[in-house]
Parts: sequence; structure tokens; C-alpha cells
Amino acid sequence: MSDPTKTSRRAFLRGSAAALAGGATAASAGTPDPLITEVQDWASSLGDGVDATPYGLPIEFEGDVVRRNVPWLTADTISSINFTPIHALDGTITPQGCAFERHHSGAIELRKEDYRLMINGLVDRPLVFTYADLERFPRENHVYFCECAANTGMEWAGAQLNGVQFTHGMIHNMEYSGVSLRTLLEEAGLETAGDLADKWVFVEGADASSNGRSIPMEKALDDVLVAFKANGEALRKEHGYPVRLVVPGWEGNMWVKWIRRIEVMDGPVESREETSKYTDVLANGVARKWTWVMDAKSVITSPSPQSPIKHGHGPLVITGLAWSGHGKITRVDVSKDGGITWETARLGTQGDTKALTRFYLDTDWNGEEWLLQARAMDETGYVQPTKDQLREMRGENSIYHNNCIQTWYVKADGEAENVEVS
Ligand SMILES: Nc1nc2c(c(=O)[nH]1)N[C@H]1C(S)=C(S)[C@@H](COP(=O)(O)O)O[C@H]1N2
Ligand SMILES: [Mo]
Repeated sequence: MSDPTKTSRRAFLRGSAAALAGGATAASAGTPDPLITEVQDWASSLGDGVDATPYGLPIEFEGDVVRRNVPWLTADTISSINFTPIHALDGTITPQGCAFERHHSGAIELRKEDYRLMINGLVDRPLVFTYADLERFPRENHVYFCECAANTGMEWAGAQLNGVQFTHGMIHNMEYSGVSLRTLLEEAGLETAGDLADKWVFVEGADASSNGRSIPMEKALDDVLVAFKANGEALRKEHGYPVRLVVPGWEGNMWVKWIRRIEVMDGPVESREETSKYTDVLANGVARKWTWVMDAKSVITSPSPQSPIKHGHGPLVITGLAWSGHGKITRVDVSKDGGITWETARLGTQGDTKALTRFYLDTDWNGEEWLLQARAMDETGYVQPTKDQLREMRGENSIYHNNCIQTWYVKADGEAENVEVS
């Protein structure tokens, strides 16, 4: 006699298969799965011992989760950029090994022993720090995103690159350890500088390009870090080993790598990187400059052209990233119909200031065609603009600071394509 209050195992399996509706493989009677019933190779022999890879690498099956460049964008790879594979990552921290690189004259090799940082100009005591000197100042840890001002720059005129890695991958987000720039400036003494309200610092790198940029003193004394570790370990060569500047919320160009000199000045230098580059010519021919802050932006990383829906109909996790150079992300909305209706996404992490925030929309997909969009809001109340709104403000000559809403066209077969809905 079977107890009617007890569900039989088979009924339970059938029940759960129906409830999952394609979200998981249902165990079905009569067709044994050898992955469950047979002893597999990996259980019949021994695995690698410790030390097989003294510094661990991603498993070979994940070998395509790598930075990629777009060969036609730049004439060579020395003054060029590659892109973070954000379509394949989750959470918020970017592993150093796949964090995008942008060099103006190549990534240089600079030993800690040969490293010097000079602070000069309008300071009481011009100073030179060795790497070991920097390690003796009080240290801080912060997670911040670094976004190149040119991120999404190819998309101004229309949908261009078919993958979120290429449209939005000039960004990384790491935990930095370092000394606040304020601490070092105070060590050099700012009495000589007098009124700090109109003072600037000029920062330059040790590479051939030097990538010099002027930073107003107010920012220099606020949250700028002189960083030597990222995600707990030494910076990689390509990210400025041994020491780089971290300028939270501000365009990546100002995050000077291999930083060698900080000069306190009574005005900005108006260097190449802040005049002929990293400025935006508006419709009336006037160029916007000092466009330091990266405005709020978001993008769906999956599904997306490089991360199509492969699992069939039923439960689907839509996910993406949002960030703002003005502070915390407070809300992200997702639209499936090109911006007509919106659903509020779940924030996977409670937005850190000036850092990536992960969002999820746990939903169902049954083969409908979607025009998928995400729209970020930050703590200042700013709402990420549509492409048309942005073009209205900036014209069509811009390259930098394109933070408009992105659209992916999800087709009945689950593939996705970069399209423009403005
Ligand atoms: N010294 C130096 N610093 C530099 C650059 C450079 O070429 N040289 N490139 C800048 C630009 S344009 C960007 S977007 C960021 C990129 O940092 P990453 O290579 O760590 O991604 O570094 C900035 N700092
Ligand atoms: Mo950049």
C-alpha cells in the first residue's frame, strides 16, 4: 500500500521537470546518462599534483575568455587598445589578465628598483620617492572602474561592432591598494602653493608617450590614489607596473601608468591629451574640454552578440554592468521592447561608489524577439540618455564620452545582434 501523503520519487522527478520547464535537464526513465551512470576518466586516474602551475592559469576550456583588439581601429598594436571580455565575466571584479590595455607608446618594463616618483613645482620640499618609500605611507584599498573615454566611441553614428566586448569593453574594475595622493602632496608640503582653489597638478608617466595630464587640485586632494597593487597582487606590466595613478570616476586617460612625476602648478598645461585628444567637437564647432567625469552608463552583457541564448525556452537570466563616475548606481531598468516599457533589475551588488555594479533580471524567454536595453540611474538622479538625446546635446562629431543606451536585437533562435534604437 503506498502512502498517499508521500510523493513517489518518480512523481517528484516528473513534477520537478514540469516545474523547471526547460530550465534544467529532466531525469527521464529509460535513458541512462553515462555522465551519471559510468565511471569517468577523471575519476579513474589521478589529477595534477600541487605546483603543476605555480602561478595558476584559467582552465583550457575557458581559453577564449581573453582580451581582443579590433585590428582596423589602429595602425599598430603599440599605440592601440584591446577590450575586456565582459560578455564572459560575472560579478564585478575584472581579473588583471583580461583587463583591457591602452598604450600610447607600448607597455614598458620598469623594475621596482629603478622606480622613482618625483613631486615638484609649487611645493615646500620637492621630493623623490622610491618604491620602498611609497610602501611606508599609510595604505588604502578601494574598488574603482577605469573606463577609457573612447569606450563606445565607434557607435556614435550607428551600430558598428557586433559584441559587447568591443562596444563596451574599454573598462575594468579592480580593487586597488596604494597611498592617497593627498598624503604624498602633504608630505611635500602645500604652503608654498598658497590658495589651493586655483592650483593644479600635472602628472606624467615614465613611458615614451608620458601621457601627461592636468588634474585640478580639488580632485588631487580628494580620492586620487597612487596605487601599486590591483586585486591583491602587483600591477601587471600593461597596467603600469610598478605604480599607476587611480583617478576614481574620471576618464581612463588620466589614470597615468608608470607614474614618474607630479608637478604642482598654478594652471593646467593644456597638453596634447587634453586639447587635440580627449575633447569633443560639438555641432557648432566648439570643443568641449575638461570632460573628466564618466557619466552613468550600463550595458547588458548577456544575452548579447557574443553570448547568445543557447539553452532553449524558459527561465533566462539577463545580466549586465552599470557604473557612474559621479558615485553609486541606485537603479537599473531593463527593456525588452526597445525602451517602450521597463522592468527594474535586481542589483547583484549594492553599488560601490565609482565602481561597477552587476545587475540581473530573472525572467522567461519563449522565443520572442526582443530589443533589449538597460538604463542606469545614479545617486545624483542622473538617468542614462538615449542615443538621440546624446546626439542632441553633442552633435555627431564626438568620439569620447558616449554613454547612451545600447540595444541588442535578440532573435527567435537566441542569437543577438547590435542594432540602433535611438
Ligand atoms: N603612462 C601612460 N599612462 C596611460 C596611458 C599611456 O599610454 N601611458 N594610457 C591611458 C589611457 S588612454 C587609458 S584609457 C588608461 C588605460 O589603462 P589600462 O591600460 O590599465 O587599461 O591608461 C592611461 N594611462
Ligand atoms: Mo583612454
